[in-house]
Amino acid sequence: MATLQPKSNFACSILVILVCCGIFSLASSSSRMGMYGNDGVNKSQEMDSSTYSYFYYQERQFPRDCGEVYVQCEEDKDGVYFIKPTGSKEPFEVYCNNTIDGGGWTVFQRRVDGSVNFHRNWADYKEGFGFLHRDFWLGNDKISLLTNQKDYEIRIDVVNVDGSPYFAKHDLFRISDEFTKYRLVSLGGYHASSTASYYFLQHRNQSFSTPDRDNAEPYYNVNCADRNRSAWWYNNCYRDVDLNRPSLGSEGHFLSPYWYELNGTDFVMYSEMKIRSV
Ligand SMILES: *[C@@H]1O[C@H](CO)[C@@H](O)[C@H](O)[C@H]1NC(C)=O
Ligand SMILES: *[C@@H]1O[C@H](CO)[C@@H](O)[C@H](O)[C@H]1NC(C)=O
Ligand SMILES: *[C@@H]1O[C@H](CO)[C@@H](O)[C@H](O)[C@H]1NC(C)=O
Ligand SMILES: *[C@@H]1O[C@H](CO)[C@@H](O)[C@H](O)[C@H]1NC(C)=O
Ligand SMILES: CC(=O)N[C@H]1CO[C@H](CO)[C@@H](O)[C@@H]1O
Repeated sequence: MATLQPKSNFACSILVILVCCGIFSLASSSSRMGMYGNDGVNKSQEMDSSTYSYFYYQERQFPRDCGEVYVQCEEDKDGVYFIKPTGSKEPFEVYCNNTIDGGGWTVFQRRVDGSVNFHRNWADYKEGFGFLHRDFWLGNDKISLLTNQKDYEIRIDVVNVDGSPYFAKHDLFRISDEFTKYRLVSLGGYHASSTASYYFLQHRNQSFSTPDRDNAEPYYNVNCADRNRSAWWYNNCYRDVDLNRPSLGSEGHFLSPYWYELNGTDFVMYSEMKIRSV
C-alpha cells in the first residue's frame, strides 16, 4: 500500500510547517495520487468511480532538539528551526548552532549586543524573551522540557572584556519544572578541555530566582536577583557565574555578566549557553 512518507526536509522547513497539516487522499484504484479539491476534479464523481479511497493524515515528525535537526534533516546550517520536545504541546523555534564543537547544539541563552533587557520577572523567564538570532532567553519551561527528555551536556561560551574567548563544558545539564522552581538538578562533570573556570558548579542544585521570586538561600534578607538586576540559579548571592546581568556598560562595569576567575577580567561581553544530547 502506498503511503505518503513525510519528506524529512519538509518537517524541517520553517515556512511550511505551520501552514497546514494537509489532508491527503489516496485513491488506490488510480495511479493518480495527490491532493484533490483545488485541482478542478469533480470530487464526488471521482469518489464514485474509485473502488476504494481513504484519507491519510500526514503528521509532522518534528525533531526534538537541534541534534535531531542535524541528523534527520541533514541540515548543518546555523539558524532557527522548529522542534517539539517530548511533552511539549506545541512545536517552537530554537536556534541551532552547528558550527562549534561538532554542531547540533540547541542554544537557550545568548548575549551579544545588549539590545534586550534581562532584568525581568518570573513570567518572562518562564516564557522566554528576546530574539533568537541575537539576545534571548529561550524560556524555563522549554529548557525544562528539553533537558528532561534525554540526557544533555552543556557548553557555555563567553568572551570577556579583554576579547578573549573561553568555554566551559559539563557532561550533564538538567533543570526541574516550574513547580520545583526550575532547579538546576543536574550539572555533571566539568570537562578537562574547558578553558573557563569550573565555577558554574557552584550553582548546582540551586533554584532559579528572579527579582519578583527570590528562591535563593536566605542571604542577609537580600534579594540576590534584584540586587544583581538578573535572574539565575543563585547560591546565596555568590556571584560565581551570572550571565543574565545587565549587558556590559549598561549599568556600570561591576554589574555586568560575570564569570569568576577568567584569565584577565571576569566581566563578560558575550555569552552563549547551549545543550546537546549525549
Ligand atoms: C459532479 O458530479 C456529480 C455526480 O456525477 C454531478 O451530479 C454533479 O452535477 C457534478 N458537479 C459538477 C459541478 O460538475
Ligand atoms: C556558535 O557558537 C560559537 C561559540 O559561542 C560562536 O562563536 C558562533 O558565532 C556561534 N555560531 C552562530 C552562527 O551563532
Ligand atoms: C538539592 O536541593 C534540594 C532542595 O533544596 C534538597 O532537598 C536536596 O537535599 C539537595 N540535594 C543535594 C545533593 O544537595
Ligand atoms: C592567561 O594570561 C596570561 C597573560 O596574558 C597568559 O600568559 C596565559 O597564557 C593565559 N592563560 C590562559 C589559560 O589563557
Ligand atoms: C556586582 C554586584 O553588585 N553583585 C551583587 C549581587 O548581589 C549581592 C547581594 O546584594 C551583592 O553582594 C553582590 O555584590
